[in-house]
This record gives sequence, structure tokens and C-alpha cells, in this order.
Amino acid sequence: MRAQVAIIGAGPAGLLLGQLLYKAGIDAVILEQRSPDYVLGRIRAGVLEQGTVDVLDLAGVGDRLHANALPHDGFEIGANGRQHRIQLKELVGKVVTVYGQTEVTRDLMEARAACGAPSIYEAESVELHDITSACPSVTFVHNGEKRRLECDFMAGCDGYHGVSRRSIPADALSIFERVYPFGWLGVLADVPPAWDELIYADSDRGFALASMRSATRVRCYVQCSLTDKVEQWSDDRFWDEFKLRVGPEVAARMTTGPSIEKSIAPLRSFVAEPMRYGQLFLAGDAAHIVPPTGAKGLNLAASDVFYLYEALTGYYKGDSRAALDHYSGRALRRVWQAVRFSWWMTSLLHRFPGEDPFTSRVRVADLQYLFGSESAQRTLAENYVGLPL
Ligand code: RFL
Ligand code: PHB
Repeated sequence: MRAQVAIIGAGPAGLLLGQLLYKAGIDAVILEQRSPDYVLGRIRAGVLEQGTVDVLDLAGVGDRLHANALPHDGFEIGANGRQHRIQLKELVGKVVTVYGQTEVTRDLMEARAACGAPSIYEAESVELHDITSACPSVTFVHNGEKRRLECDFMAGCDGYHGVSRRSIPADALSIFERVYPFGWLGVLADVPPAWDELIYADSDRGFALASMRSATRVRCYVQCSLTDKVEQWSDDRFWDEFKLRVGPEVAARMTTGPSIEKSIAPLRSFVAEPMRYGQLFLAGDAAHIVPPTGAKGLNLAASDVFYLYEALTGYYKGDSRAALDHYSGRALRRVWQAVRFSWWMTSLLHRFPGEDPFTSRVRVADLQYLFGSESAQRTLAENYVGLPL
């Protein structure tokens, strides 16, 4: 088997790259270790930057999004039970779009199936070979049979635990990492949201986030201990804790219901540099992870993919290899802005176990400054809606 580009991973990064390349007439094969249902069952991000929506439109998969997504002109930060609105549209003239990662993935999967481009799901034992040669290849086992995909380039879109980054020699990568001493417990439930906009709530009991997927479905999170297990959190315990953290006003208008998904995600910041080794280009979570507080993970995957798409189309149009050589530097500049912002939002809104009094006071001062200063709010808004691609 041969393709111009071998894409490892059919998450949002791999599927989006596949669709953009298809539209540009570049052939790609996607190899995914899981089944389509498994990929669609992962409940993750919910907030899209305008730049991400634009890239989805460029890929020709924006129709269902434009019909169903919820544009949000602002969001709330709750502190001590009081809400402070960050007026995104008024401050920076842009909005964000609430549309679940599951829906983005479904739209991309359907578009790929409709155009007949090849995806191989349940590809096991994926291995990358001759990465620094002009003829790299990927081997994998499918339906019990070992197969080889020869290619010009490989796109490592296989997430944090994938094989692509691990195929790069350790001495060719620099790793930057911060592990946070807590996780997020998330619940999805079919009840109408009691909030019009997302609420990021700071409370003495820890952080909570009130989000949504539609007019009839909520996604809610509470900061939890890293040792907590999902089984320790009954739905009742979750809602009781969530209400205490978002405050009595929101709690009083809330409807709760049985969870349809419940999971715990640890929080970490992680960057691997450079995002290229030989003919292998890393994109999305394969190269970097941010804590979800800034809603940047999926959006960074989309911006990486856009840069990689530009570099690959440039190369195949005969514009030399310069764009390929600039991919990593270009992507990392934007990645580090999102890493900084997500780290700052996380530090601002979470109680760190054993936090010393000095750090607590600085955090409270930072929040007070934000609530009192339009300049601070504009800076937050500019980052939240997404820096330009
Ligand atoms: P993904 O979505 O992890 O997709 C990678 C795909 O690669 C496959 N794969 C392999 N395929 C072949 N061979 C191998 N050896 C492979 N190893 C892995 C996997 O099965 C998978 O299908 O990465 P991608 O495409 O880069 O997309 C990134 C986003 O998914 C991610 O940034 C966000 O979801 C992060 N994230 C969140 N971001 C937000 O903006 N807001 C959120 O609320 C939010 N919540 C989350 C999250 C990430 C989570 N993770 C990673 C545990 C909640 C969780 C739980
Ligand atoms: C979500 O809806 O899942 C969501 C929204 C905003 C975030 C993180 C998660 O910052």
C-alpha cells in the first residue's frame, strides 16, 4: 500500500488533516488503533475558537456545526458565589462556539466516509520505520494480517499515549512538563442547562465548571483528587458537590439527572519540541497537552493541522521544503501561548492541595484585579477566543 501521507490516529487532528489533504488532492491513509464507536464515545472538549470553525469550514465539514452549534458572546467567572461576566464580544469583537468534540469527530468521520478516502480502524501494533529516510513506511496488523504502508510523510496525530512521539529518539526531543496535583471529574447529563453561558467557578471547596452541549444536555466538572475513582462519585454526590461550588443562586435553578458519562481526567501541561523528526510531523495531543481550563486542547490540534496542511500543500505544489522546515517553529509559537494561558487559568481558579498562604493571597489578588480591570478582562478574552492563526 502507498499514500503520499500516512496519518496515525483518527481523533480530531488526524481526521481534520485527512479532510484538508483530500480537498487539496493529496492522498492520505488514516490508521487508527480503536473502532469508530470507541473514538466517538470519548467525551472531551466543548468550546471552539473562531479559527477552529474556519478550519472546519475550509475542510468542508461546517454545515451541521452552523445549524446546531451555540455561539457564546461571553462566559462567567464565579467567585464566592458571585458571577462576573467576561464579555468576549464587547471586549474583543469575537465569540466562541459551543459544539462538542464528539460532534466534530462525527462530522469529520462522515465526510471522510462520503468521499471514500481510506481509514483503517482497529489497526494494531502500528510501527514507524525509516523516519529519516526519503522512503519511510508504517507497518501494522489488521484482521490478523501484517501490512505495510509506504509514504512520503507521516503525520503523528495519535494523541499523548500514541506511538509516533515514542518513535523519535529521546535525545532528539526536549520535553517540558508540569503535572497538576488534581484532576477533573466530568459528568454528561440530559438536562437543560440552568446557565446561558459557561461558568468557571472558584470556591473554597475547589473549582467547578458548568458547561453544556445543547439546550437539553449539560457537561459539568468538579476539581477532584488524583486518587479519586469514578466509582466513589455517585451522581448524587457529584451534583451535591457541584451545587456547593457554583453557589446557591445557580444551584436553586438547576435541574439534575442521571449521568450518561462520567470520567476523571488528570491535568497536565506537556510540550515536546521540535514537532518534527525527519519525515514525521507531530500534531495535536501527540506533541502537547494543556489542562482543559482554557479550553485550548482541541483548538491547538486544529491550528497545528492547519499549519501542517499549508506546509504539505506548499511542498506538493513545488514551493520547496521551506514550509515543512518552518512547521514546528510556527506551531510551537502558538502552542506556548496556549500553554501559558491554560497554566494561568488553572492557577487562578484551582485550590492547590497544601497551598501556602502567600500563593493564596496572590491568587485572590489576581482574581480581584481581573474583576476590577477592563484591560485584564480584555487580555483574558483575547486569549480565550483564540490568538490569530
Ligand atoms: P486524540 O483525540 O487523543 O486522538 C488520537 C487518536 O489516536 C489514536 N491512537 C492510535 N492510533 C493508531 N496507533 C496508535 N498506536 C495509536 N495511539 C493512539 C487514538 O485512539 C485516538 O483516536 O488527539 P488529537 O486528535 O490530537 O485531539 C486532541 C483533543 O482530543 C484534545 O486536545 C482535547 O480533547 C483535550 N481535552 C480537552 N480539550 C479542550 O479543549 N476542552 C476539554 O474540555 C477537554 N477535555 C481533553 C478533555 C482530553 C482528555 N484526555 C486526553 C484524557 C478531557 C480528557 C479526558
Ligand atoms: C466542556 O464543555 O467540556 C468544556 C468547556 C470549557 C472548558 C473545558 C471543557 O474550558
